Formats: sequence, structure tokens, C-alpha cells
Amino acid sequence: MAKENNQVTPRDFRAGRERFLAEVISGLRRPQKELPSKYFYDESGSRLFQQICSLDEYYIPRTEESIMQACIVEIAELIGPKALLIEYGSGDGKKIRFLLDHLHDPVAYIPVDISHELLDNVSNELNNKYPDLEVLPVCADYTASFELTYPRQAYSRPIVFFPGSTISNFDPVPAKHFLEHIARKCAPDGALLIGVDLKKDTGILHGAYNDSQGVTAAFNLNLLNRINHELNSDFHLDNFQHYAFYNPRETRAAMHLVSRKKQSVPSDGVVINFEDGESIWTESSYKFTLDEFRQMASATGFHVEHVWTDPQNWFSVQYLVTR
Ligand code: AVJ
Repeated sequence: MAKENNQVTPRDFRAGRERFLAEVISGLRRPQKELPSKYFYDESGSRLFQQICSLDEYYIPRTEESIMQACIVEIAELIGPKALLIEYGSGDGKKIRFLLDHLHDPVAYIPVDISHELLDNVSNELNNKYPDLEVLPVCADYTASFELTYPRQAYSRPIVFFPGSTISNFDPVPAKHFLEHIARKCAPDGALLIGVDLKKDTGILHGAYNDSQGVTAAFNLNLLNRINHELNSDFHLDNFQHYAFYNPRETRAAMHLVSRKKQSVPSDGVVINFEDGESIWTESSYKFTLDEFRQMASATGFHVEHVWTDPQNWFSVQYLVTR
């Protein structure tokens, strides 16, 4: 954490192989096999996700960016001077740079990310680019336990930044718990700046998770690759197929990996059996109406103070305060 040599080293709360293995095996033993989507983001997965973010069909990043550009002056005013910024899922750091360039005199930035490589690069870049900013990176799965290192300098209020609609990955009950966790970090006078994806034409949603270049398919299949490498498993990627669809009744997009045949896969001493056509559910991505999100937020101690959307109402950026 020391600023000598202009180097910052992330505090590391990453779960070990043991926990990864336990979650994989228990997920694959369920009647509907499933794997947690947080494990998508190893080095190649993070790179593939960055590629997804530049696809035309994947409307989220550009829509969110256009909203942020349109409302940044208002946001900077609401946040005020000398804020402490905490970002969950800082990724390649592109979004925070935009905020840092427009906020009034931010004091410190705590990026939290599961990818050590990205976190390390982003922290050192920001540390050099913004010499007055205290950068305090934390490498963690933020759905598990970890601690933040708070800055030495005094700050006005904590602002949690949770862009990209990552909240979409949580089922309703964990989503509520996660917002409660953030509300505790924000209390008494902090705020949450969050990107929330909205319900829209199902064809648009279908295209977003079935891009024509197959990047999303590669991102999904990479999870099996990661399990092969890190957990001594023998998934043959050719024997699985990316399958993604939007279910309007459940108001979420789901991604699966479908077994192309009856097969048995050795996985760290156990064998996982697949029927022909059986799937592993790898991700959910919930879509909200503004009303639905407001109701969820107000059940967690937050009050939605401001909502900005794009002209098509595809996405929203929201400013939530604790009451
Ligand atoms: C990062 C969770 C918002 O659900 O749209 C992109 C992840 N998955 N393409 C999403 C994702 C497939 C993304 N979130």
C-alpha cells in the first residue's frame, strides 16, 4: 500500500483452489447443474469480457457511457468534493478514469476486483496519473468476506460505484443482501452510484448474449477451460455448446453450456456425468423496470435520489442515498 516507488500492491482476499473446487463440484452435482458466474473472470475470461464490451450487439457499455457523459456534471455536484470512491468490479479502470477526471478533488480510490492482473495494472496506472489520489486496491471476490483499507486523508463521504449492471448477476435475495452490505459501507451520508440494465425488446436482449462473432460463446466456454487448468479436469470444449436466451417471465437472460452428447468428465478425482442435451447453467442477468429496482432498493435502506436513462430507456444510472 505504500506509495514509495510509485507502486501499489493489492491486498489479497482471493479464495483458494479449495473453495473454487468445492463450489464447482457442488454446483455440478445439482439436478440442474450450475457454476457461479463470478468464476468467468480469470485472465482470459477478463480479456474476453473486454472484447464483449466492444461489440455492437452488447449495448450495455456504450449506453452506460453515453448516460454518464450526459449527466456527469450533475453527478459531480451530487457527490461533492473530497469523496472516497469504492468500486466493486473495477475491471480495466476505464469507467473510474472518466469519473476521476470530472469529480471535485477526490481523496482516495478503492478498487475491488477478482482479477489480480487487471487490478495491479489499473492501480499502478492511476497511482501515476493522479499523484494526489490515494489508491488502495483490494483483490477479492466481493460476494465473500474481505476488508477495505481506508485512506489516511480525511474524506467527505464514501461513494460506492457499481457500474455495468453487475447487480444483474445476483438472484433477488442475494441482490438484496448485497445492496444491504453496500448500504452499510455508505452509511450515514454516503451514496451508491449504480448502473442498472432495463427491460427491453427481447430481440435486442437475445442478440446481446448471442453475438455474431461468437465472443460471448467463447467467454462462456472459457469457464470449462479454466476448470480444466486450475482444477485438474478434462472437459472437452468441443463437446459443449453455448446457449443463451431471455426468459421474459423470469425477467432474466440466462447462459448455459449444453452437452452435445452423453459423456463423463473426470474432475479432480470425481466423475461428472452428462446426458445428451443436459446443460450447466452458468449465468443469470436480470433486467429491471425502474419501479422494480426502486422497490428492491428501498427494501435495503436505500433511497433512489436520481435516475438518468438514455433516450431509448435501455439502461439507467442511478444515485442512491442511505436514509
Ligand atoms: C457484467 C453481469 C452485466 O450480464 O450482461 C456479458 C456479463 N455475460 N455477456 C451481463 C455478461 C455475457 C454482464 N454483466
